Amino acid sequence: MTLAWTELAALTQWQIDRVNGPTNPQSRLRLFGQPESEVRVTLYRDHHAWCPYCQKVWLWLEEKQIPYRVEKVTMFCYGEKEAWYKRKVPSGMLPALELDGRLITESDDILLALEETFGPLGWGLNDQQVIPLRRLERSLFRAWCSWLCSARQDETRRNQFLKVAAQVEEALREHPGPYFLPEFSVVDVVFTPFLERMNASFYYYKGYSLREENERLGAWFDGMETRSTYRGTQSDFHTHVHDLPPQMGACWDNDNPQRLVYQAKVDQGPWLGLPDARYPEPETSKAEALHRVIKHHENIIRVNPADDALFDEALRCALTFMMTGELCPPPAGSDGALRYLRDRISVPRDMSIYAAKRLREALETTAALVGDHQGVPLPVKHRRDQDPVNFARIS
Ligand SMILES: N[C@@H](CCC(=O)N[C@@H](CS)C(=O)NCC(=O)O)C(=O)O
Repeated sequence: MTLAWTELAALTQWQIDRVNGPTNPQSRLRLFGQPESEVRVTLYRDHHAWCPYCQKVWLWLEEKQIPYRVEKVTMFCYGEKEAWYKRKVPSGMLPALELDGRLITESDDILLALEETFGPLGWGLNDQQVIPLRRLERSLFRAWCSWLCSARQDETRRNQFLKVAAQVEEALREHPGPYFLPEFSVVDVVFTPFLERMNASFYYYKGYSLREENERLGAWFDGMETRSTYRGTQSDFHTHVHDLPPQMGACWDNDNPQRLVYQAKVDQGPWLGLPDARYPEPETSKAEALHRVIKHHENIIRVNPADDALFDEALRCALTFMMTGELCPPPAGSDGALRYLRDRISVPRDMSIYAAKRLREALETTAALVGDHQGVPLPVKHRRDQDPVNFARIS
């Protein structure tokens, strides 16, 4: 029996304290138990919680528990950049940060200014131990771009990347713990955004599992996932691999047969075993997914290309299955519409990683009951299908 929206709402009590609770992408004010009068910082970051340079600053603020406000801005490939932001930062680039009313751009300059005011996160960015590791991060970044964004010389570019990855393994071996220095520090923050994107994109486009094929990097990811700060900013493979092409120009598939196996898992599931998350699933994952869909269901239904009434029922079928475990056949012809949403869940913007896995699974299982139509393909040159304007009540 397909549950009504009110019946579904009764099945979730999920809620978090966005201001003082765990790290979350929906928050516009973070206080960490301090009074609002203590706020000296405003972080300007992207609506999608996708920008890697924003993630670096975001994670730093969360780790240091510095009270801050968040203003969200649209990235070019998702829609129109807000005029108020262009007046503030004419290039439109993110992140930007205001500290006591002073505007700072460039993520490293932002971190340096924050360190000066609030003290370093473990070690300073310009510490003698940190500088070579920051250089290593940039080498890894360049080797990543070179392999991911080229259709030629796959073997050579792969070997170049593996050479730098071996240096990262060696650097991690310097200390017994999972992190780059004896304690968690700014170095881990600096490495986080692109290691996460490398893990996702090589898995999908090259059939190479960075996290599983490198012992110390695997332990580093596991260490990061013990931190609620990181979990709050963490994305999943599906979101990353489909957000990267418009940002990078192009991401090229190679001929590795393993690539096809991994691609099928990322696109069609099962999502639960993917090495984008290895920490145990929180008990609240389904309740969180349900809460987030209910909150935005009107917009979700409106932007879906299918007929509203048809998709409304199909979506409730998927949610009913997710919460009760009972298969609930959706209306004929709704399979493509369910997969349209399956492909557009954005992590962590919409919900956290396990909630998204559960929702993707419920949408796919329900769609498969009536057919194998795929949704409208995801665009690769832009992501206007995710324009925040269409999700006015986006938080
Ligand atoms: N070097 C800059 C790079 C920042 C950057 O590349 N930001 C991208 C997003 S990842 C951006 O704002 N692009 C404009 C847009 O997409 O709207 C920094 O470290 O802050």
